Amino acid sequence: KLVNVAVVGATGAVGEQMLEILEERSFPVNTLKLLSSKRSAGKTLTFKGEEYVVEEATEDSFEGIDIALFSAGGSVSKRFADAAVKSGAVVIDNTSAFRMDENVPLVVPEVNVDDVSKHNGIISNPNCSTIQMVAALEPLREAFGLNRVIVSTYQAVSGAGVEAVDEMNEQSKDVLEGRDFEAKVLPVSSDEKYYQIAFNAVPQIDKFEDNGYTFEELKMINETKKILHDDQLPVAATCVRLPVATGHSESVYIEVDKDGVTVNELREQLEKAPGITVTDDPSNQVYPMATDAAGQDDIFVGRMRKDLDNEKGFHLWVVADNLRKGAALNSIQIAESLLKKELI
Ligand code: 11C
Repeated sequence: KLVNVAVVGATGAVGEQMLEILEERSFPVNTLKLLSSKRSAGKTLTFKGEEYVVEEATEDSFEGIDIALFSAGGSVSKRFADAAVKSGAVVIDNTSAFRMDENVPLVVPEVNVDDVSKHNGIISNPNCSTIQMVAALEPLREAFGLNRVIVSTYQAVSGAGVEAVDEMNEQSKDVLEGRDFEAKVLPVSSDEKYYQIAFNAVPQIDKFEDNGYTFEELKMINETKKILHDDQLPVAATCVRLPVATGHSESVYIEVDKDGVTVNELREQLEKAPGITVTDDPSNQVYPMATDAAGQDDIFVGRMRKDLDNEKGFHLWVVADNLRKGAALNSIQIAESLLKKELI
């Protein structure tokens, strides 16, 4: 079946990846419509060697569209998702707008693909740092049970968009060449203060909530419980931005339920898990790094070791391309699963 696809936010960091991945995976596109805010409308983008003019998204943009891939920020999704659904499209939304809505499935295909069947027009794509973690956790949860998750992230700047990457690059030159500069984008463009990202580590991603956690941390906590269908699972997160362009890294501590689990058993589970590559050979200094994960589809897991004090505790280092598996690829895999299940 050929599908009429709309990409909302086509000119953004994730939108660009969506076009690349639709092409790479030979997604059965019949017609393609590229939509954006008024500001970016009129730009041209290339898909399969053809040029497309980006149009301003309006409520009438979705006539005849089967799948609408949204990645233009929560406010755009809230404004246009209903119109797209009313026009008959299934919305795959890569923003936090509807993720915790109980009528909206939140899907990582390797983990909970069957949830797509429960959609009422909208399916949410989880936050990038959540996706790579739950995909690594699910095979372990299935085999050994999971009693606790504590994660600290080392997140790439591209998660905050193209402007944030530009800011990091310019600032790095300014710092090295001794020029004055003013931070204007990071850590959060809509917050009040801005800090240097070049040569720094900033423990704020998204705004703070009243409980002292950032929204990014709460996304990791709440989305993980929803995707794994386990409201009682204790999850704690600390999210940090590093001056890395692409590739989120995560130090994940887990406690399993089963007694006597070995690191080798953990490795075996992950080696056979879909979408995971185990890169773990400390004796040869082999471990996952953002520079190797960038541009790749898989989630890389290494530094696997048992906690020295807790017999059921294990540490993992999980790395993935935040724009691909963390966003565009996962959205397109959701679309593929809709086709496979004949839900389109
Ligand atoms: C970041 N994780 O790295 C964010 C980007 O909720 O989809 C993705 C935000 C989201 O800044």
